[in-house]
Amino acid sequence: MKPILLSLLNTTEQDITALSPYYDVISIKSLDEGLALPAETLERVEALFGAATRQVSIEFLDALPNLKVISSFGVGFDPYDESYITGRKIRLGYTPDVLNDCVADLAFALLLDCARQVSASDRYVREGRWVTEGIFPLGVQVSGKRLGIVGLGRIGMEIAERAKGFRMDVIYHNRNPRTDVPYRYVESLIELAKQSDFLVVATPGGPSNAKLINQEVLEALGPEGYLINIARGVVVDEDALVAALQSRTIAGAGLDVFVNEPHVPEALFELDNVTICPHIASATIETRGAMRDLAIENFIHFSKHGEVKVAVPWANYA
Ligand code: 8YV
Repeated sequence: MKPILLSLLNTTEQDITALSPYYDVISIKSLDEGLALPAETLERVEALFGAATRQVSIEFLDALPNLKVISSFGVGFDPYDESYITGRKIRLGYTPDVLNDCVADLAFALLLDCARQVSASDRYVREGRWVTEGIFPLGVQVSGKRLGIVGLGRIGMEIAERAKGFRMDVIYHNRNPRTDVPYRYVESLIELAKQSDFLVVATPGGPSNAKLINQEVLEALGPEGYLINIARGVVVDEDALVAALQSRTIAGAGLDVFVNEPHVPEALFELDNVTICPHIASATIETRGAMRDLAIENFIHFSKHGEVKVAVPWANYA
């Protein structure tokens, strides 16, 4: 009898064909649905297909006594508890790098949209206001401005690369300066915000970065500054952000991520100085295809070699 792979994602025929030499695949819609499976089924589960945006509780993992490998669809691994996973030596694979271009593209789409008011002006035309109210209010120029990146990792580097085409001055803040980049390091996040026209958040999520972008950082960004978040909702103090947008403490924001997805603070719907996307940074046919291939490959690699192809940094036991 083959072991079971429990999938929290919709699996395609193609996925099942690729996995079928190694596993019997069972898809579930929720952790509760999984917990309701018969004990003998849960005992046969050796693999879990998860996602970067699906929280996986310890209670759920405890119900899978023979779980050996998780492959998570996405680059963020904040749903997984490090000490629990490493304590059980569960292999944890993920899908970094293949999404860098698309996430950086969307960061720039949001940045351009905030500055040049593409979405807001589209609404203006559709609502007939071009006819009734006349000329649309002026936006701000992007080319030649200064871009502050919070978290200059692999995605941050792709955002910086795109900024070159707009002749932007790129500065960044990380826990430690990098010695391999041509961009200016700013030791304090407040100072980075003060110096930036556009502040892009590209850090990992998780408790250590929770509310990193707080009221003080937003005040430092100031009434001419824009915040772009393609990282995780929790990295920004959402209440402070809503207040800053309402009071025009900052000029505007472009947001792809929220604390309680798919719920977005309704106060944002009233505001014209925010562009809201439903967590789509990696959502292109090409990138999602590459993520899926790598996620499946992680399982196959594990079945053949006992290690996933690409492990999250703290779950690399090889
Ligand atoms: C999700 C993401 O994977 O990669 C990440 O960390 O947040 C996204 O790419 C995607 O929304 C599917 O869950």
